[in-house]
Amino acid sequence: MKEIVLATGNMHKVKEINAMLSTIGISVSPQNKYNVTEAEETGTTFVENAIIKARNASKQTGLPAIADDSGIEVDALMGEPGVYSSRYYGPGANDEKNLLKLIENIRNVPQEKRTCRYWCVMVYMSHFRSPTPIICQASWEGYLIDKPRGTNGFGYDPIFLLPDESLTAAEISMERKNSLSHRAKALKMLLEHLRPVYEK
Ligand code: ITT
Repeated sequence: MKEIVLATGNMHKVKEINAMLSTIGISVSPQNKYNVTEAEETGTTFVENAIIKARNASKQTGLPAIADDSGIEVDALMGEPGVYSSRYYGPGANDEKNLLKLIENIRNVPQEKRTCRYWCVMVYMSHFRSPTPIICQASWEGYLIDKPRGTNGFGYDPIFLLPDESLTAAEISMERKNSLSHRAKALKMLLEHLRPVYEK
């Protein structure tokens, strides 16, 4: 089987993506296995950043690459944090600081106006000069709460309330998240494109 490099330094993504891919027999290696130097995410859209990351990993390894660029879009904040989700706090940002900043910023927003969604863009590049990356984009709708709940998942999951149930994305199992999430949906679409190539 042809090897694919996963262009992310986020071990939570590696875990989620590998759990999903292993069900159909594709295995990907995280870019740190090849000591890939991370690319600077200079884009203002998820698509641009995903391509930047996939191109960078493919260039440094000579392998086909899959990249995920994702984030949370909050309607009451005009779409913020968006592509800056992992850097929302500013210098020294981490999941916990980002989450606390978002809670502060939505505290005075009434519950019915706290709509949000996760976005994920998955990109596959067969080689770093490819002019035809495969691009798949999906979202997952939710509501924000201001008291974190649950210990599963990562990032904003403890305040991301699932529609139709009173559980956060951090209170459901990884298996369940991997059947519902933005990442799961985008990856599923990508796999439909890759299946003919990798099942040969
Ligand atoms: P790479 O660029 O190395 O892939 P990253 O964490 O910096 O890792 P992104 O730039 O794509 O990745 O930012 C994703 C951020 O969006 C992530 O750090 C979380 O804050 C948020 N996010 C994305 N998907 C999420 C999920 O499933 N659950 C919780 N938060 C998520």
